[in-house]
Amino acid sequence: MSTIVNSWNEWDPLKHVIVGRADDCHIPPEEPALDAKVPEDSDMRGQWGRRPQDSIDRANELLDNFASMLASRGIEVDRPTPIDFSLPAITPDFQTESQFGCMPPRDVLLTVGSEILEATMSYRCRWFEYLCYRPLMQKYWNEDPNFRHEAAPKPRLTDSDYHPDYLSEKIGVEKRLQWAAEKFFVTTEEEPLFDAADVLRFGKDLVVQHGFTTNLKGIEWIRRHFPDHRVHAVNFPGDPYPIHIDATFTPLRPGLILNNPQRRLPEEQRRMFNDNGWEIVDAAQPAHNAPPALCYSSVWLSMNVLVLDPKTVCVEKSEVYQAEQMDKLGMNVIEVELRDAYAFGGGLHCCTADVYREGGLEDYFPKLAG
Ligand code: DAV
Repeated sequence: MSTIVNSWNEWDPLKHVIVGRADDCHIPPEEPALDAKVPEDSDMRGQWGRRPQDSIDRANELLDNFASMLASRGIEVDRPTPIDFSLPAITPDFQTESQFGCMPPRDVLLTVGSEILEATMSYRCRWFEYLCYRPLMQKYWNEDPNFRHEAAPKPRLTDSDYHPDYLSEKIGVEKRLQWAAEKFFVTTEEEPLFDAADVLRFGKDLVVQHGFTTNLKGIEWIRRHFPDHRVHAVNFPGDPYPIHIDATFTPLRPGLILNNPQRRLPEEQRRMFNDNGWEIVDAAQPAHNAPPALCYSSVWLSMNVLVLDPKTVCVEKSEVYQAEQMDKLGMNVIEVELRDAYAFGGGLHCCTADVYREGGLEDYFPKLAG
């Protein structure tokens, strides 16, 4: 079957998707933006190198099962081609001793309509990660005459991209929360930076989180790049480690969004949703009180779900409270076991990237001007 790239939002019926792989995944060496995200009490501080093979095999087993389940529902599934992540990443501007992996395509690839945009990324160890997806991008390019393959300007990622205040080992959660409220993040405004997982697609509107991995220039770059869209910067002051919007703000269908109750959208930023009849509800509590070992992400991967259509959602199998809430909200829940793969880059939303969802470009916020 020949590919068509088309996806305008997070909920229309999914027909073609990329699912990541855990192969050769590394815990990268220290670098400024990554250190700012690793929680101060994390077991990952101070260690780096290839992850143990048995954990890679287990994560791949779960990712393969997820891919098979999607395929059994008639969804076409593609997989990336891992590069050698043990190689250092070296450019004229920086050097770091190893790379990361390709479990979370959502972080790298932003699909908007017939376009797939490779994000700048903001960690040095992830600078070359787009290479894992190039075989697929070439295939889509060959098969779909309307596919627009785009890449945002590669950033230089010199030390001037990172605030030195964040390099301290002991900042403390209180200080981090104060900085997050003041929108003082680890990345500076030296050049545009964004990860694709900071962007949510709502048809004509793109909602982008300003935080550690996406700066204001990155958001401005996205605005100029998509001149027919309205681009909205949001931030979530309750998150001491704000990277990626998809464990914080989760649209399920037109008119309904889950919001992390520890990271509520500020009042003035709610207006566009309220004025256009959207409901923002607190997400259920996670089932776990700590993330798995050697995991960057928080327990809120509970709400990192993959919507298959406006009535059907994939929820991680152990996240019983989240599943129960979905059921009450009228969603059919598909349980998917993925927790043992979380450490490789995230949950069910992170480990996927859209290629095709049915439906076209719509305006879900008609009361907004422009
Ligand atoms: O809550 O740690 C994880 C998002 C991963 N894409 C968090 C954010």
